[in-house]
Amino acid sequence: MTDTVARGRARTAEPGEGIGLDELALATRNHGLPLEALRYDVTPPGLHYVLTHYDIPAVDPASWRLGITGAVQQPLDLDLTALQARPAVTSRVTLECAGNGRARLEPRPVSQPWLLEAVGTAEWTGVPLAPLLEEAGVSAGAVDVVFTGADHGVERGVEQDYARALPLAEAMRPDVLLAWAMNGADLPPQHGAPLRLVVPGWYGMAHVKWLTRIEVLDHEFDGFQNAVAYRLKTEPGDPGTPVDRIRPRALLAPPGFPDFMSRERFLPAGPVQLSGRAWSGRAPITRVEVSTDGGGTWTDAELDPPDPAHPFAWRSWTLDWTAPPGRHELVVRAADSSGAQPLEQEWNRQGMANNLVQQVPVTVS
Ligand SMILES: Nc1nc2c(c(=O)[nH]1)N[C@H]1C(S)=C(S)[C@@H](COP(=O)(O)O)O[C@H]1N2
Ligand SMILES: [Mo]
Repeated sequence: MTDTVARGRARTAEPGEGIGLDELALATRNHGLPLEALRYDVTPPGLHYVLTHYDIPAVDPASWRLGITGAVQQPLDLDLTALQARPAVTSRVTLECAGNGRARLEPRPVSQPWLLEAVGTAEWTGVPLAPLLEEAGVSAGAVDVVFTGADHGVERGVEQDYARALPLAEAMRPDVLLAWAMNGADLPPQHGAPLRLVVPGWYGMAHVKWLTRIEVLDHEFDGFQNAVAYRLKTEPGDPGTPVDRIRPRALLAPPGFPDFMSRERFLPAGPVQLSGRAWSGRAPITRVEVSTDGGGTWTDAELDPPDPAHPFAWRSWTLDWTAPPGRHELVVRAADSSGAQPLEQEWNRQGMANNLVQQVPVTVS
């Protein structure tokens, strides 16, 4: 890894500056969940969002190996057959990119320009990480566990393999998985084949794809994706605070039908069931509210009870609405025990962990 001191800074768009070709290039590579796909409990293959910083690496599953090294008594070197011989578990997990909603921030942090669709729910099959770390014998002074992918690139001047660390206590959580399957099939290339990390509750950046190396450190990891990127900061020199767990969010599957270009929604007057999903990586969702007047008044939606089989998956909500003719602005907001989604943007330089409410204008005729 090259040094992280001579690093470039994240750029913020000038006032009125539109989305550039560089952002468009990222947006075509990294697609979102079409919001009508919120209807599926488990996102069908190909509709789950994708975010890849560099290129999808060529990894041959036959020669691929996973090393577990660093501050351990007994380093491990495993192939896929060895991992798949262990007792497997399947876990339904909602994943959201920490940059979701970035494109609507003002001023706009220039990066992958997500509107609100950087989310999906998949069933991940693999082995729990903790027993492997126990087998390797984590040293008493261990602090962080670094997960490195096979993908390589340069970011703000820093050449690197994509690598992210978790604090040891998070890496040892029983629900953290090394997954080789998604929705019952081998991982597709874009989702990290042959093996990826799954850290339920954390924003996407922690779920390292194309995993090749796990290294236990006796000090804090200072790599780019932890020390520079994925931090909440408002001033360029500010070290900021790390992005970790997913903040509460509700999304509405936009009702009616869209205009091809503007995506404006149209629907006939009368009864309509509004529906969507809500999730949080911090605490269970306690409430989903809907406003049909731009946030003036709020009505509680009916929220599905938590499903003990899927504690890390989004939950459904519905609200029956009798749509009167005219133009209306639908707004939804979720809350967990730590609070509700903000109605005003909470800006930060990288546009991270921004859970500003969704607004959906509809024309009823
Ligand atoms: N190796 C590697 N892992 C990675 C990334 C990456 O660029 N390289 N992107 C991360 C980010 S920012 C997100 S949001 C999730 C996206 O996972 P998905 O593409 O399977 O939805 O993968 C994470 N894991
Ligand atoms: Mo992300």
